Amino acid sequence: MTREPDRVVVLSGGVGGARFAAGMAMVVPPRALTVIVNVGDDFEPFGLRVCPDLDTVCYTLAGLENPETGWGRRDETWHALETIETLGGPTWFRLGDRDLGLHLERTRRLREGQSLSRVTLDLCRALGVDVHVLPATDDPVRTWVHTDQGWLPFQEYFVRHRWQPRVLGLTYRGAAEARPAAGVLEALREADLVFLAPSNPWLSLDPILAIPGVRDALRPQRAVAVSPFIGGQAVKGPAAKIAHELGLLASPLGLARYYQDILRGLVIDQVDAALAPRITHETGVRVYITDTWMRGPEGRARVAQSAWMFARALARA
Ligand code: FO1
Repeated sequence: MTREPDRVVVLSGGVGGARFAAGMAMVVPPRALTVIVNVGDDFEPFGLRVCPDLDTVCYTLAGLENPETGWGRRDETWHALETIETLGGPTWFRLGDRDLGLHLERTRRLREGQSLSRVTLDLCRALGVDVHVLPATDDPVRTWVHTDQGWLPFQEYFVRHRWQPRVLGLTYRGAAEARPAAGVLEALREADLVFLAPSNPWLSLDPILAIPGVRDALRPQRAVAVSPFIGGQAVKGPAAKIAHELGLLASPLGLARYYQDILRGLVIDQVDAALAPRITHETGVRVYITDTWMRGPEGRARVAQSAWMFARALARA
């Protein structure tokens, strides 16, 4: 009797999270994979609902993503943005023509009263994605960054100011009142394996975990995380910079401490191998050491496969 393939759930945000999710989609059957995605980066330029982390996951799973940036579409054109520039409008957040088509259609469906999770599922299916892509919540949750230049909404901090302002604090506005999207808690409770993707913990994972019920559903499961830090640096983006600014450790040891209550395992890079005994001794979190650089599709599949094998071994232990 063939056992139902492992039901796998990945919590994801940002480009690294999308690449890991795409790697996992090469390891398990798409129908066995659910990706729960951060919505704290969402915002409404030109009155359109833009959901960067949902779109980055969907485009990457569909093979449509811009391979250089990781966000937006490959083979993109920029005529709409050129017009906006000529007219003197804001162009600091670069919206390509094909990407705009998705924002227009998503906004139309949301205005018709459809939920973000329903719209996301339909748009992903339309782009040929069979993996179950779910926003963490259908309610409004927005990451705001307290910086030495005042409070900034996420995209102003991340894109307009290129994440250079010094971070003094973070808040996920609306998270306390938000409800997990339909299917999120069920997916977490019924999962055989749960992974925290190598996303920015403070900007991508915490806004998901801040939604009431999510962390409680994760605790009995205990996830396996892939460290976004290698040798004290983030692979991409401000995760290490923010860690230093908030007095946290930008290392696998720091991550294991930070997520100790929801982790059973942590995949770390061989550069950080010396930390492994201390991580397990101090936090009880088991460690798997490998090359965690995801270079291209085969790199993503290799890291995902390693994490999957490690998580299955821990689940059997
Ligand atoms: N990131 C940038 O650094 N510059 C941009 O102009 C930009 C545009 C953009 C458009 C659509 C989209 O889905 C994502 C976009 N991103 C851009 C990435 C975005 O800031 C994400 O929130 C980050 O990837 C972090 O998750």
